[in-house]
Amino acid sequence: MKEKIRKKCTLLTGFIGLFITLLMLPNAVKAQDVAIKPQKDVYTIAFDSTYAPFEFQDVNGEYVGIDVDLIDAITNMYGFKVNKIFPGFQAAVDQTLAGQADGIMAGMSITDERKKVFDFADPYFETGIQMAVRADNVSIQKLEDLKGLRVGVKNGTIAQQWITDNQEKYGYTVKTFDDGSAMYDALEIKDIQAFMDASEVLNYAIAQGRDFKTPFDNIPVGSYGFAVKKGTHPELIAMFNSGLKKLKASGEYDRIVAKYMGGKKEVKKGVDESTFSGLITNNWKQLFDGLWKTILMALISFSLAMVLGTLIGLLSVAPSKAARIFSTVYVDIIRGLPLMVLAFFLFYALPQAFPLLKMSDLVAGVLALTLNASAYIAEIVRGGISAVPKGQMEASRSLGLSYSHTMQKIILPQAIKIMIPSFVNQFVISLKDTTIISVLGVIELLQTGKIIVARNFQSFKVYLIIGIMYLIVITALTKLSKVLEKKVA
Ligand code: ASN
Repeated sequence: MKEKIRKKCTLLTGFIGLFITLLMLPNAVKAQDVAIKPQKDVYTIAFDSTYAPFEFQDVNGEYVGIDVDLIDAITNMYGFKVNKIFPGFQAAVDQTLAGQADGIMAGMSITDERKKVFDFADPYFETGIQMAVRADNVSIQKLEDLKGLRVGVKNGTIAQQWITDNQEKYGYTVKTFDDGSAMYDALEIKDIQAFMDASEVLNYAIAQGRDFKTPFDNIPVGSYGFAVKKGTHPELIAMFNSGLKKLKASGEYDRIVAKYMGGKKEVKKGVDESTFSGLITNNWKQLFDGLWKTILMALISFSLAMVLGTLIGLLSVAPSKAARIFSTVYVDIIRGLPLMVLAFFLFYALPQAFPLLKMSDLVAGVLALTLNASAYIAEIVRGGISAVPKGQMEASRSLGLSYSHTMQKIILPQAIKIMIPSFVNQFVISLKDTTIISVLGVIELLQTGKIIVARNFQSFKVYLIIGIMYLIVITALTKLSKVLEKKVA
């Protein structure tokens, strides 16, 4: 009897032990460090675009800053290869959540709301937000003075949250910007009367020569953190936490911060970016890189659109009713969508619903431009064919020639001549439309200009140079196609 009871007791203890072990198992696994080993060849890390001193282009056109140096130092420490992209804050958030980027290092504050969709590493920088006004402003001294005025804020940021939450209380209106440099420019030209941004970023800009001041104390908002999309890449978080500890212990962290927070004005010997010649000497390489990307996007998308558009255009005059309906629906849908919406849809929306359809900003941009131009080209083709008198098709068919033969030999040669000027026109439009793709963060010519302005505040001169560059290229291409047109005629 006793023996039996003892056996039962042992069994029971065994079960309880097993139960407790099972309960603790998940914690045991969690507590164990995730191995800091790359799980893929190259990790894409997304940054803000113009957020000095955390990330910005220096006078040599290279991206530097506290965030950039920290990521470089930490990833080098553990042999992780990274591809750094700088699309801007909200775009960096979107791209990380859509899986286009593996991690985000964008001076991003750790908040409860963000913790729902991101896994954050340990905090790396304590920060606050602060209001800026022009240095010559004397009327804004307290928050109540903002009544009826227009206040700027950057999309998706914690400052935006604060500005929106307090809008009713202080009675201002809000203007939202995609990037910091546009917002800073807007204050300079008095499009807005104040804006809210991170204190360090604002004070850095003031130290660099922005004529702004801060009428109110800063509002602490916690710390910045590196993050990944919730549930992905624990190895990146483990790497960051461990690397950050080492950088702090060795004093390297303090060196990196001090390097950028000194508030010294960045100057490159012998080059004065406030003059045209200084601007060009210092930035010609970036400007030509941007121009090259613009031309490349326009050429590729226009060539593809010519093929696709001609096909759709031919369908629109085909004998088959189904083909004609298909063509009309295609043209109506694509023409009915603004190019920017199409680009956002391809780049951000599609991969969220279908992860396999993830593409780079450049591919999404080219695809959006192609689809957009193809609808207009289809219309040009349809118009050109319809302009050839109907009698010609009828006469040729009655002579016994087939539809495709008549099309090829009689109708199209005449129609193409009619279409050429419109094609040239469409190419110029496509080239100009590439500027819209800058919203995806593609560093084409316009985006290149924005980045340069973010560094040296020379909006007038930089945008004038860029305008002239577009003008030269477009005029040259138009002249070239005029020659072509004459030859064909
Ligand atoms: N500091 C901003 C935020 O956490 C992000 C940014 O502007 N880069 O909302």
